[in-house]
Amino acid sequence: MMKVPKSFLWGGATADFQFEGGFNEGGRGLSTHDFETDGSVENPRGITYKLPDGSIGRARSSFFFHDSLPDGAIPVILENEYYPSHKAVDHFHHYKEDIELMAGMGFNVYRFSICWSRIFPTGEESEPNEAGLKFYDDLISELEKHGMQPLITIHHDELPMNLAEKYDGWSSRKTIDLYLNYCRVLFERFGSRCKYWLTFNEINAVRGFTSCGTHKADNQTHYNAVHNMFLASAQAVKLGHEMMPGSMFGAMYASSGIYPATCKPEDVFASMQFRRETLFFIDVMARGYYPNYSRDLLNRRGVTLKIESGDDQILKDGALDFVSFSYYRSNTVSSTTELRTIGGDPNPYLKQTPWGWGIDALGLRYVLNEFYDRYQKPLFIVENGLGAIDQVESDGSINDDYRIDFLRDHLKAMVEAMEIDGVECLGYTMWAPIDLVSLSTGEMKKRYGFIYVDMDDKGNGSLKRSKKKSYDWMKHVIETSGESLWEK
Ligand code: BGP
Repeated sequence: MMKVPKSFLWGGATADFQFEGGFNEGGRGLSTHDFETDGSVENPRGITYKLPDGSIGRARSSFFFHDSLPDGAIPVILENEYYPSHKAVDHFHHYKEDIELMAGMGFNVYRFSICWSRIFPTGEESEPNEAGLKFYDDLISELEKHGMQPLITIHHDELPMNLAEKYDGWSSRKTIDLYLNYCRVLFERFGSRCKYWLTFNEINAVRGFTSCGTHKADNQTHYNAVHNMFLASAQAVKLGHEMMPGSMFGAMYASSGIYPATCKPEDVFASMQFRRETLFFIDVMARGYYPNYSRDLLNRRGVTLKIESGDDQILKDGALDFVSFSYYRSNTVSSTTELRTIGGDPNPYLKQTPWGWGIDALGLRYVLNEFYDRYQKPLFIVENGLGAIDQVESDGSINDDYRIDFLRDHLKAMVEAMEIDGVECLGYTMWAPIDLVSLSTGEMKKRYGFIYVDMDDKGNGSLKRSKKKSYDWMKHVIETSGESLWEK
């Protein structure tokens, strides 16, 4: 039976706008996600806005659709809409209970994101908001009390609304300076208590208003914004290393596995190209330079990057220490698949989740090997899990055997990659240990947790937390360092 070393980091991952809530408490400023409605697969969530003539509209803003806002549109919060980030599942008021529940499974790490507008409400104050810093201080103290260490995401797909409105978000180099100012405050305040940092979340999946603060979502705007994020990340890494010797920096990559749809050479070539569309982002950040194929990639998209002298050196000086990624599914690519930065076509050999994500545990072992071969840097699986509809039985129990099956297969694949293939993997933070709002659809019924939260898609419910069957199962996996995964 195989197992992971005792030093392995086991934990869970969340994002503030999906979990925290308290959007108008503790001096927090508005964030781009606060303008994003709920939604569903059929009716994508969107940003609500007002036009100069007073008319109201909505631009799609889900994981897969990123509409540009029309000229003159000003995002607004409307009375008759539901905005999930405002309350989320109210971790803001439940963090002690939530951390105790996580610790009960034996977690030794917890990945969470800091809400930029909780620290700098408009992104440009000269002094940070002390109440915001105190919230995360208290949260980290609670983790330490339970023997857990933080893994902090500095920028999880959102930024202060003011920076989107005033500077068009990551379109502007001004946002880099403000991000670095925000980083400096975090490093000063939490640097002695946090070793692992992620500069950006799912860098290949961000686009448009919510995640980049750009009003337009076209390729030119997008890749320029991403170039600025690369520069910001690299400078944050350098600053972090200077301020916190021994700190380790990653950035998060949304990594669905990609297979050629057939062995037809055109399909195999297309799948390599598709892979490059997505790996492009982490190639730059992990290696510290634009890869050879980027010229063709950007040309095909009609993009001319606004590169300034000195940018190359900045990228080089701030390469990541480790590569972290999310893994939920795999897809196929043929010569007719549209080249995108995420996604692909369904794989007929795989079962799918109710949200159409192909379940592929071996794919996790595949990507672990692929990334380790490519970067030769330690890896960290910072998101993996199953979004499913859970049934609460009349006695209150939740028998989520499907989640146990999913996690068992994926964790076995991870241990095999480490023990058989020799991949270095620092840890695994499951998404999301406590039910929270879905990023792509804004639904609550797409649940990932070991812990159930009583709340529906429109925010109704007691918010009571209760353990699912998978809770004790995961506890046993962690206490046996993964050996129990092979128990019959
Ligand atoms: C990743 C995000 C998370 C999370 C997860 C699951 O893209 O980093 O924020 O939400 O995907 O996706 P979803 O919530 O859409 O099921």
